[in-house]
Amino acid sequence: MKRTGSQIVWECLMRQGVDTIFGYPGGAILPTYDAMLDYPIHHVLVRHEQGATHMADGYARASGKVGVAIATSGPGATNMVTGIATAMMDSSPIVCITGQVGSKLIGSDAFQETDVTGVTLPITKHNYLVTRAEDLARTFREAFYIAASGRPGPVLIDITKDAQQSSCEFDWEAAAPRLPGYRPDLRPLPTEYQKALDLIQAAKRPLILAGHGLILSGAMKTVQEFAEKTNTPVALTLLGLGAFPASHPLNLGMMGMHGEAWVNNAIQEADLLLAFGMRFDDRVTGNLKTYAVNARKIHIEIDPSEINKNVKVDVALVGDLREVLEELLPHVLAGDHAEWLNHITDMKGDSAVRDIQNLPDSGHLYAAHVINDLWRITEGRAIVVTDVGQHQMWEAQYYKHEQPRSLITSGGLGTMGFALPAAIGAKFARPDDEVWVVAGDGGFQMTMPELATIAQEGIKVNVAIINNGYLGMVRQWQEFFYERRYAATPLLGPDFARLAEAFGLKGMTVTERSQVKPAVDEARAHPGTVVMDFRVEQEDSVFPMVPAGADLNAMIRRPKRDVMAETGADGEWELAK
Ligand SMILES: Cc1cc2nc3c(=O)[nH]c(=O)nc-3n(C[C@H](O)[C@H](O)[C@H](O)COP(=O)(O)OP(=O)(O)OC[C@H]3O[C@@H](n4cnc5c(N)ncnc54)[C@H](O)[C@@H]3O)c2cc1C
Ligand SMILES: Cc1ncc(C[n+]2csc(CCOP(=O)(O)OP(=O)(O)O)c2C)c(N)n1
Ligand SMILES: [Mg+2]
Repeated sequence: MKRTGSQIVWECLMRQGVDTIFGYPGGAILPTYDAMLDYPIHHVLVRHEQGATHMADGYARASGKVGVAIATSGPGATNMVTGIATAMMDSSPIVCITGQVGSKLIGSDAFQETDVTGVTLPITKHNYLVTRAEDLARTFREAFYIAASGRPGPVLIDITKDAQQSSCEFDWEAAAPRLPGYRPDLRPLPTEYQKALDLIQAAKRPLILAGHGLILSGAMKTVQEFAEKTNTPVALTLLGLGAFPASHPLNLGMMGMHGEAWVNNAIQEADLLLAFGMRFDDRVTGNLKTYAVNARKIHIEIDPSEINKNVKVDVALVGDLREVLEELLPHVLAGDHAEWLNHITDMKGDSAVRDIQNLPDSGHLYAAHVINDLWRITEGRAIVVTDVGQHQMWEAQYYKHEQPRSLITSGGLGTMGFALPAAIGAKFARPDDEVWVVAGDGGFQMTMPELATIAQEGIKVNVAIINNGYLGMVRQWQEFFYERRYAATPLLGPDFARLAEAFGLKGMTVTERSQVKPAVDEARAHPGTVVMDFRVEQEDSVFPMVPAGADLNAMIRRPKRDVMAETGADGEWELAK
């Protein structure tokens, strides 16, 4: 059947199972927008194209499906760059469609012409410039396949205006992807399995490092079986949270810069690290020279370029985590590491005493309180989408995730402004789930115009702004490493509750701990979106903290006597080995 290029775009999206698309129109993509009216795909009009990409990303992370964003050429396309880079760093499958000037105008500095395939080359898994309608069907099929297979990632399709307008025969079947050079289905060598089994059998102090790859490969159950059979404790990366139930007795908690002290200490003492679908980010390892020097290392990882990139490993099993573990599991002998597990429990030592949750109630509102209360009230069942900064780390520490895809956060790029739009995407992916944004007062101000998108779509997303009046995480670094010289971190914000009202949404302000529960209850019961402004302690810090580049066990700890607000003391922090 004959179709215009624009129609082919929608025919392909329909066949890929796309139900929602996030975008913003303009001249070079107008033919495709015009054709859209004839197809039953829901288009969400965003307020900034960065928002569209984060929404597509949030949709993908919440559902496991490919998220789709669309924009015009030039500024529309360049506004997408941050969202594409965010998805690339965290291996999130999205497809971004951009209009491009007519093929005959390319290279002439035509109106709103930007070489967006050039711009996004290093931040996409793959990208395309399509200049003929005939190439569209094949391109779309390839793009979705590449985005979702192997190590997922963003793919961009730039379509010239004439390719959208001209007509050709549309044959979906004939356009099946043929990509002989693309190998997402690598399998480990049989000899590597045996080496891995030998190391597992010999280990006295093994530790699983569970990452985002568990969720991407759907290996949650298999990893749990592995951990239980071998009695191996599990530490999680930020992006792995939820992949292994927080309440499971073998779950130790988060590793890394703001991980639990006993987790980092256990990593340094382990004799075997089983790295499952994680990439040894510098936030996870600290100083590479002193990282887990006592441990042999097994890395199960789908992307061969991650092997020996940061940490040299003894055995590499390159392939899909679930498939590899299913192969390995029957050959693994049941284990009992009681001594090691008891030792880790002992290492928890005085951590509880240092936990702000266990300090006497000073009447002040701490972010940790807000997030911990939120966890209790929602019974840990909400999808929480965080922004970037201190609140992000407190969320990781105090909201206990039991389910995969229940924490959506920008880890690798650390993109402020991510939370609100990503939460909108998550809500479209899982409309029946309760979605909470946990954002800082800084990051929220970066993408808050998307409140208008929420209002226009009539969706319910609960927003908790952890308002400390600072670019808090940067302020913390200034406190610790720049002699408290607070350059450009004190931050003025609007009255967020009144701002919400200006968008036709409900706004609330919370200043005391006793108000948290009733306010959250009220927000949950409200049918529409509620923006909650939690005015928290301004100069609290996230503990523990491994200073950038320091040894993983050289953590700055929250002082035991730290009742900062109560005593007015400085809360001198201490370096604990
Ligand atoms: C302010 C801030 C502080 C942070 N502090 C911490 C911290 O304290 N601790 C921490 O952990 N992180 C922290 N992070 C996040 C950190 O930067 C990284 O994003 C995170 O550690 C990456 O986790 P990951 O390796 O599990 O996930 P990713 O970066 O998503 O990597 C996933 C890996 O799994 C592989 N993979 C994908 N699919 C499969 C499959 N099917 N089978 C096998 N392998 C697969 C991928 O190839 C990739 O190598 C922080 C971020 C910010 C912004
Ligand atoms: C787009 C972007 N710009 C700058 C940064 C650097 N940065 C990291 S955390 C942070 C402060 C965040 O402040 P806020 O949103 O108020 O959260 P808080 O740390 O106070 O919880 C900044 C500026 C970033 N991560 N992203
Ligand atoms: Mg702040």
